[in-house]
Amino acid sequence: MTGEPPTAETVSTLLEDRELVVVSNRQPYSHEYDGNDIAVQRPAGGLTSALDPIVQSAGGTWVAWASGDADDEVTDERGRVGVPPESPAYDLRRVGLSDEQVDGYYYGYSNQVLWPICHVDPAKMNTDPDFWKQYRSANRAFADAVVEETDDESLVWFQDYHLALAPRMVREERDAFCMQFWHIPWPSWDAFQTCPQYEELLDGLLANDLLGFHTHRYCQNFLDCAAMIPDTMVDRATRSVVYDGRRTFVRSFPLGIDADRRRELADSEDATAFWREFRERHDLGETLAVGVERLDYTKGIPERLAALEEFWETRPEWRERFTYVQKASESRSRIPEYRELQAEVEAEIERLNDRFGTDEWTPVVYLNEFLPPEGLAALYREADLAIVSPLRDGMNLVVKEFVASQVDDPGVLVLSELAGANEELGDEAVSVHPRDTPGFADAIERALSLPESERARRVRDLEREVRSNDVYAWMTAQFRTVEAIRRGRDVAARSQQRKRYEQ
Ligand code: GDG
Repeated sequence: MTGEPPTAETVSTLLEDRELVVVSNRQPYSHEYDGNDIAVQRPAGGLTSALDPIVQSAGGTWVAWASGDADDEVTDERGRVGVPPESPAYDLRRVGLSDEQVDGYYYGYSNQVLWPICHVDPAKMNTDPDFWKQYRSANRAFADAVVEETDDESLVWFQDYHLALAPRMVREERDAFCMQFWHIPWPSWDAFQTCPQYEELLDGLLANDLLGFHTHRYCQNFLDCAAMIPDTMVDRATRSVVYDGRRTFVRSFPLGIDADRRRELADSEDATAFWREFRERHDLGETLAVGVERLDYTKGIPERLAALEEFWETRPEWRERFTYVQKASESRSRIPEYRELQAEVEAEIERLNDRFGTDEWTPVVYLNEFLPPEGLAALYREADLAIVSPLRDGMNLVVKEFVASQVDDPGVLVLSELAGANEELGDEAVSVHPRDTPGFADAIERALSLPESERARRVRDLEREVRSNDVYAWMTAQFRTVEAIRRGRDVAARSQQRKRYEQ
């Protein structure tokens, strides 16, 4: 089942009528003051907007941090509000966190300990003890809300690295089926061990019945880490870990996008209008490359700019012909490394533009405003190349969005071998190592010289992959795995019973 949001029947068959409870840091809808009025902010993109139609079909509850300043005004005494507001299909259960908790749990432990470790950059780790304290207390707040919203028959689906401890806390109270999807890489044991709380984190995660990652490699890394702590039994044949009397299955489920929706956007009049205006406003060359990301040190933006400098330096024939558009949104700017990165990227772009730019041509166009989806689609559609060169990335959805937006002249994907997306799409991309500056510049040239027939063939193959592994296929694969695990348990329980009877 791919291509469109699942129907309520499909989801409820997959769930075997169990109540679904999704748990994530970000909420799908927030309420904000707009003067004296209260406005609803919709899912802005990413995972919350992808999961929203699924939870709408399934019904149930979504537990998330109450991040809006007017959130409390609309909830009942238990912190719940029906959403979408115009025709409620499920309950949003909001979890209130203090400023201190948000600082320590979100900006602290999640993004200054887990994020750098999982992206194998432990030098960026900040082990302020208060971060861990707040991470534990925020996970407790999420777990308490989940316990209130569930019974032993529920299916609890945790999202991401903000909630590594909550499954254990829920498990202490509930025998519900717990599963978690980890959206960022899982590192090797050597990297993971640099985290002082490695044992507590694994203890939390191993309270899940099913743990999902984007790639096989992350699953292997996780099993290797689990094997290193006391009292675990790692079963490589079934890719599972037995710990504390339960078995956790570890599986890869590469996340996809709503490919049809992206294609529609790329084909839209709005995209064309955006492009017309954009082209007039900027001094572009005839050939265009695009990069789209949050300003994050894992995305490899300075390394990419170095490769572009090498490219223009060693291939002067491409000057005044080839423009690179960097779409970079400000992110986590309360953390010093992120502010420093932003300053570095802006200074480097200015330097490159001073060095190579002319009155008619800007080598690097920098966009730091949030673009409407059709604006992004226009850039993807019109770009000859997408350059996606993270130093490490769980999956990278920009890759898939670019592929799904090739409704016109087929573009080429230049892709880092260190992105999770490389496992599925690497064969039809031009591969780069983000830190190999001369090799990276060569790859850009190679990508630009591919003949049209070859570009079209690659896009066709990439598109097939992206469409068949879209976000709905991702969800279905996980619910089918839940079903298989539960069937396996029923069979095992029945056979135990039979053995007891026969004795
Ligand atoms: C984490 C993992 C994993 C960006 N600028 C605009 C805009 N975006 C959208 C893109 C894309 C999303 O943001 C970024 O998603 P990524 O997957 O590339 O990266 P992370 O934010 O780091 O996400 C990552 C992901 O979780 C999912 O599991 O793939 O590896 O790090 O969808 O389109 N959207 C709009 N305007 C912008 O200016 N409309």
